[in-house]
Amino acid sequence: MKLNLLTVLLVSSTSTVSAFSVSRPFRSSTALHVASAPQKTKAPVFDEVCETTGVTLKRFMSEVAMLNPDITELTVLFGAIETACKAISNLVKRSQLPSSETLGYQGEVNVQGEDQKKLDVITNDLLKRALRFTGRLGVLASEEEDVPVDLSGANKGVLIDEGERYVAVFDPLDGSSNVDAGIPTGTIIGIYEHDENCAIDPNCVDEDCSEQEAQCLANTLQPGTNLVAAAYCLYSSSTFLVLTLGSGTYGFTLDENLGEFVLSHPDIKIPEESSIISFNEANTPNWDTPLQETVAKWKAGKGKSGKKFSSRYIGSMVGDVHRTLLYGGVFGYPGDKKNPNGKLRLLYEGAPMSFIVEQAGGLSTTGKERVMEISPEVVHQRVPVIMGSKNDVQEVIDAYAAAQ
Ligand code: FBP
Repeated sequence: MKLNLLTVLLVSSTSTVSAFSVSRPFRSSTALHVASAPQKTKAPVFDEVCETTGVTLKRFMSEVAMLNPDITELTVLFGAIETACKAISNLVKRSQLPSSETLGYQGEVNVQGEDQKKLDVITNDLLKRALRFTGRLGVLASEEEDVPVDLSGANKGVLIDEGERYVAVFDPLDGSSNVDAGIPTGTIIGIYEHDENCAIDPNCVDEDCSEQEAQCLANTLQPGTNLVAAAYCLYSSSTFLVLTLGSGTYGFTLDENLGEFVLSHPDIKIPEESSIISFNEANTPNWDTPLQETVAKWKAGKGKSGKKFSSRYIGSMVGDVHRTLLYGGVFGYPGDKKNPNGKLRLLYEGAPMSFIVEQAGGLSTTGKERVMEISPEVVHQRVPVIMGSKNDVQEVIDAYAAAQ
């Protein structure tokens, strides 16, 4: 077997090769076989970098496409994601200016009963269009859309054209409850392959249509293990875009002068152990006992590491996960007596962020199972999430197991 520098690097850096190179049939609540697990991508190595520009996201993606021709279309999607995130970054930054008139509520309620912010609606529309214009998407699901959306314009709920290869799921403005106060917010995106068998015959009638539409709906209801890519964009002191294509996690910072995202955090590795917890601790009394006891030990410095943990919580998942990736820690929105499935949505919050954290060497669990392996039953399904530094999250998993 001819090994070049790149292959050598890949095998050594990612100990989770097995997890992503095994082909796994996909199960969905409607027991429809859809897509198998994605193949492993080769990550680029940059042995020459221009001092002025650094490695831009565009260069990164074109090198990925050269090394992995079969995902060239995916890199096209990232062009649209990059543009949309830059536009949203500007919108969020300018939103505090009286002239912007983008703060406050839209006066509508989304399917989850949440009052939509004006920026929820604006950013949802912006991202939907940017992705649609690539012609690479068949169907998308968003926090701000009641049902998955067909992108070929005919308003029939779910309609797929043969040519469209991917499915996108996203939360256009995560943490939007904080946006009016200028607190960090973010965009979360997950990309799946879609099932070519899912082509609706435009001449279909009644049940036949609904059967075919159900087939296509299943395309969005895939477990995280089928993700081919995930990314978040954080709108904070800087604008960060962090992504994985299944071979490590990479962070880019927006250089406002260049107008380009520049590679600033290559191959992020989350510290395996930490001393930071990040939960809405107002819910602590309603948490499961294993989690309550583990967090209490951490606060007293009586956990496995013996470290006395401190607390950090922004209340925007993207902000809290970004800090956790770089500093280590355990972020979560666990289930509790009031909300057994917590608050975060599996499809466009839990799964994509778990993929990014796992590819950085962390873990993501409900306490009882790996978030990435859960098959969504419905688009806006919620899931308990506890993610972060491997040794600390493992301590929570062990506590739940011991309580079984
Ligand atoms: P949305 O803003 O996209 O609905 O996301 C939910 C969220 O804001 C997360 O970003 C955050 O982690 C959590 O809810 C905060 O919830 P709470 O205010 O209950 O602590």
